[in-house]
Amino acid sequence: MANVIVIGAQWGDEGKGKITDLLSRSADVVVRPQGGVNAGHTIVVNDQTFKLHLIPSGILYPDTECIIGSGTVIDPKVLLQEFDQLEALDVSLDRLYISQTAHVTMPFHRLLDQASEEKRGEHKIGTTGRGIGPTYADKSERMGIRVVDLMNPEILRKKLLWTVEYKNVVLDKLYDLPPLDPETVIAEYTTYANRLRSHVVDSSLKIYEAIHQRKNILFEGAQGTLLDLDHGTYPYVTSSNPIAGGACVGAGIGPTMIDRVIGVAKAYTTRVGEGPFPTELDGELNQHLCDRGAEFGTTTGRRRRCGWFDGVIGRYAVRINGLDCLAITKLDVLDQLEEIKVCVAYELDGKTCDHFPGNAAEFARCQPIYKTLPGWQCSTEECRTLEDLPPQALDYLKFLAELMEVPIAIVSLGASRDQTIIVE
Ligand code: 2SA
Ligand code: MG
Repeated sequence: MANVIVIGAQWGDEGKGKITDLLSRSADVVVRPQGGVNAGHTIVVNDQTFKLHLIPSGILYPDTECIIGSGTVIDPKVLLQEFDQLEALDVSLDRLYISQTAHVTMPFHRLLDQASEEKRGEHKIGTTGRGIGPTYADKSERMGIRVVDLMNPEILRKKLLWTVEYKNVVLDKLYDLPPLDPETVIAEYTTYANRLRSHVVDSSLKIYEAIHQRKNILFEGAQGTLLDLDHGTYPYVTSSNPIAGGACVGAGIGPTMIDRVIGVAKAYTTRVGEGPFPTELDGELNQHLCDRGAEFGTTTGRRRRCGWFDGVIGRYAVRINGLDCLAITKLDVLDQLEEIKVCVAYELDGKTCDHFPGNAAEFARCQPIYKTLPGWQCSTEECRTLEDLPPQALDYLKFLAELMEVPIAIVSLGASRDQTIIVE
């Protein structure tokens, strides 16, 4: 297994949770390099369903160490709710480590995220409203509060006194919102600090040591390639770097330490929030994919926009992440369709365009050029090898692999662990 990065190859929600769960089985350490409580996956344990946003699902394996890395932003309130859920299931948190240099989401970050979205009106991003953008903005502004600050009562007080005062001006003048009381925030966050303290580590060092002990490390990306702050569909992106390169930055290790990069893509495409989406469907087909794929966000419950597989985006994800292979998820969602379309290129201002245009205005004008493939119209949910698949489904997968010029290593046909084909 060695050191593997798993990233989303589309706009998030590709089913990374299931793939990382499968790979976590052979991992000694799982690292979450970026993002915050905007991510989310649903876990089912002993028939109980619960949601994790920050803690890698690897925590459910008895010996796996989990590290919330330096590039993440941590909302301690939500993190501690996850502690409660896991402790109620008797899951030990002794193997959970939190980076001392990760940034902390404060109550004003959440307020500012939501207020700014409202104020932007038609220019809104469609964020999850979890304070992610403002937390990363403060990090870049060099006025953020890091986990290590949270752990030191004196520093926490000093930093919060002036930042709350500063943010109160913004809340009042820009958004007409009531001020926050710094003492209340200090008291609340001091309580959180006390519960988190024993988990705080130098995460970059811990990961480096694990690499030298030849442990298998899984780097679990959140969101997806097209939501990358630098390389996604800016401004309709998140505020971190979900691409493979971001995993090295967020974990604090060098790129030579990575052995393999796996991209996860749905057999079709979804997107939540605003922003262009060339293969988006409307009407019955959209409804069909949304219903069969249960396309609602884990964090906010928002309905996801659905469309055909976009091969231009797929090739872009292969390039920008240096993908070694792909995991294709939710193939079973297409089971009933008579025919299936795949976008092979775009038409842009009367010309064929094979590459994802980094220019946002151009991307918004791209029209998909489709290749239509026959559907299989039977259930694939019980298939466990490629040979079990109906020939049209196999052809569909071959077509995707040829289009993107990478092999498909894993095919997922349902939520449960055994509904998976591992391609030898
Ligand atoms: P933010 O909150 O600042 O990161 O939002 C910016 C954009 O990034 C998108 N985004 C996501 N897209 C898909 N899934 C995400 N996670 C949740 C999930 C989504 C949910 O796992 O299901 O529950 O709504 C995620 N997180 C951020 C977001 O839609 C904006 O387009
Ligand atoms: Mg998700």
